[in-house]
Order: sequence, then C-alpha cells, then structure tokens
Amino acid sequence: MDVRNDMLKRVKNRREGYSLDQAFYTDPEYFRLDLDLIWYRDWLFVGHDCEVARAGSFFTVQVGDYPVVILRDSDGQIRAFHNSCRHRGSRVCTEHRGSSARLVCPYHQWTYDLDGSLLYARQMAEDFDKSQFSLKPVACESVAGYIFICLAEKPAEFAPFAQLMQPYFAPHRLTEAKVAFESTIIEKGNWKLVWENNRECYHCAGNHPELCKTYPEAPTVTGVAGGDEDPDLTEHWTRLEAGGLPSRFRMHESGQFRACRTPLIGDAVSYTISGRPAVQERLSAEVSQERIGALLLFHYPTTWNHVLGDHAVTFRVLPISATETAVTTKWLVNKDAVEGVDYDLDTLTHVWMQTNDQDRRIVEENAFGIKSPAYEPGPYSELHEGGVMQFVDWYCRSVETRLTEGGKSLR
Ligand code: 3BY
Ligand code: FES
Ligand code: FE
Repeated sequence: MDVRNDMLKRVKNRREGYSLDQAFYTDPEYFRLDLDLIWYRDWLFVGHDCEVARAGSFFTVQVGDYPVVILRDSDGQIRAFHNSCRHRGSRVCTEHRGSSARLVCPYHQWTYDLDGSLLYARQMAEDFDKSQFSLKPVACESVAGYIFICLAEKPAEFAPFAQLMQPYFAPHRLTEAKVAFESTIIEKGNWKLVWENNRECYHCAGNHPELCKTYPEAPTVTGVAGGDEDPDLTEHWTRLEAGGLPSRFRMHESGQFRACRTPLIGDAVSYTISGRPAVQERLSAEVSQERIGALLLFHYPTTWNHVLGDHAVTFRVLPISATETAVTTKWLVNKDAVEGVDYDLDTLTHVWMQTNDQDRRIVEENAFGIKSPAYEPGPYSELHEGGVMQFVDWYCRSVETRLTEGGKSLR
C-alpha cells in the first residue's frame, strides 16, 4: 500500500493514550514522510544569535536533505540560505562554523555577498547575468536570542511563538550571552523517542541521580496539565510575577510550544550536585530576583530549554535517519564570565552531560525493544506521561492534517 495511506490509516486507527505502531519509530519510508510533513514544514530552532555575533559569522546545519547556512550580514541582520552553490550545487560553506566577509564556493570560487547575492563568477560568458544566481534564502527569524528557520515555501506565522516566548525570555538577555560549552551526541533512536523521553519525568528517579538532586520529578512540572493545582508552582509564579518575571504555564493552542517556570528542589538555584550556582556572574543583570528556578520552554520538533539564574541549557534535536537522532546541548553564560575564574567547566556541564548520556541509553534501549516483532503499543501513565501523550497527539494531528490537505507534493 502507498506509504502515505498507510501512515494515515495508522494515525486514524491508533489507540489514544498508547505508544505508536512500530513503523513510526523504525520505518525509513515513515521517516521520509516525517521529513516532508514535519521537518520541512515547521519552524526549527537552529542556534543562538550570540553564535553569529559579528558580520560574517556563520554556522551550518543539516535538516534531512537540506544543508543550510545561517549568518549575520553586514547590516547586522541574521539570514539563512540554502547551502548549495548556484553554479553546480556544491556546498558553499563546508565548516560547522566560521567567519568570512564573503562566501566562496570551494569548487570554482563563485563568490557570494553576505546577503546571498552572487558577486563574482570567474570567466563566465559575457552576457552571464549574476543577478539570477543568488543563494536561495531560507525563512529565518530570531526572538530573544533564539534563531529559527523554516524550509516551507509558505512558512506558518512565527509571531504567535515570538509573542508567547519573548516576555519570558527577553529579561535573561540570551542575545548577549556566550556559549561556554557545546556537545552533540547521536542517539540510536527515532527522533520521536527522544521527545517522548523528554516529555516525562516518570523515568527520572530511576535514571537521573544527578539531575534529581535539583530538578523536581513532580508530573505538574514536566507535564502539560498547567500546574494550577500545585501550590509549589503557583506560589513560585506569584512571587516571580510580582517582581516582573512572567512565569505562569502558557501553552499555544496548537500544542506546539509552552513556557513555564518551575522552582528547583529546596534551596537549589542551579543544576549542580550541590544546587549552588555553577557561575559566579549572573546570566543577566536584568534578573536580580533570587531563586528564580528554571524557565522551561519546548517548541516541537526541535528544542527544549532550561534557563536558570546563572546559566541556560538549550537543546536542539535533529533527525538523522529513522533510527538516529542528533541532540546538541549548549551551556550559555554571561558573556563576561571567565572560564576557570567565574566558572569551572566541569561543574557547569556535569549534571546535564550525565543526564544526556543516561537519556541516550534510555532512548537506545527503547528503540532496541521496539524493533522486536513482539512489540505492540503500550499504555502511557495518565499521571506521569500526560506530556508524552500531548506530544504524540501534536505529532499525529500534524501528520493527519498535512496528509489529508490534498496534493501529492505538499511542499
Ligand atoms: O529535560 C527535560 O526537560 C525533561 C525534564 C527533566 C528531564 N527531562 C525529563
Ligand atoms: Fe560552486 Fe562551481 S559549484 S563554484
Ligand atoms: Fe531523562
């Protein structure tokens, strides 16, 4: 049967509150459809403004079959382009990151300006019209230090996300921060397993001894029920909002993103074993309140985040294949904080390096078991896995809508 119909049938007939059929986690054809229906359609978090601090700074990213370069142009604007030369298609930027006044293709040195226009093409015909061969732009937006791209021809509105997250994040001044450390791990599991694992803390007590010293495992914190019934949360929100920090749980009606502040356990203020700050300098001079806990944000399908008083930890998910996912973690600190003086890198990164490795093993074991012919979808815990159900519902709703809205080529 046609794989689109097959996926549509499975999404329609799925048992709600249960994990998905095996094909969603293992089948390369389903993975192609995930790329077409989700990854080539939705806004994707790629990196931070502070990673392209100066004109000519760039970084590259690979989304499915699309290589993309993100840079800051001479006017200070952040832009994204398809990283495919308009001559014969070579990748123009071959490094993960760098800085360059112009983009020079390594193949025959066609040379592009930072606004994507073709400046030089050696020894082409006299009537060659350079203006027809600019790098192709990719939709690119940034909000409160987060850069997003969208590969769709007609991107969905970015404003609803910017409006929701900006008031929560702007005070933390991530635009002015610096990346103290970055780690990328490849998890041998489908991208949806990475998300399902992230969206619950049912597994935390048994797997994350370091994180559990400071991050509360209460389902009201990681879940999406809103937390209004949890007095720890509501007191935290009331105190912080009285001091001007938006904190209450907010989720967009689409279910694609939510922001919320959570208190940490006891007196903890940071994700360290002791709970004490990992960085002496506050992340933002604008946030002077004590014990702000963690600002949590997710935006499907690429990012979850924790912003603390002394640093931020940001995560980026990118799919590699049906059974491999890249997870990039960045630790952001005040740009004036000095390694070895204001912070010790190992103390800063220890808890999440351990947690990520623990989550990688969890995801890989999950993927292993799902490959068994004996696997069948199993029930989520209503108490602990409401967030997982919400993610799976968002995914199923997205693919069902996009599979049924006509046309063979949906892009
Ligand atoms: O990383 C997260 O956001 C979630 C919550 C804590 C650990 N993990 C379950
Ligand atoms: Fe880029 Fe030839 S492919 S210059
Ligand atoms: Fe985990």
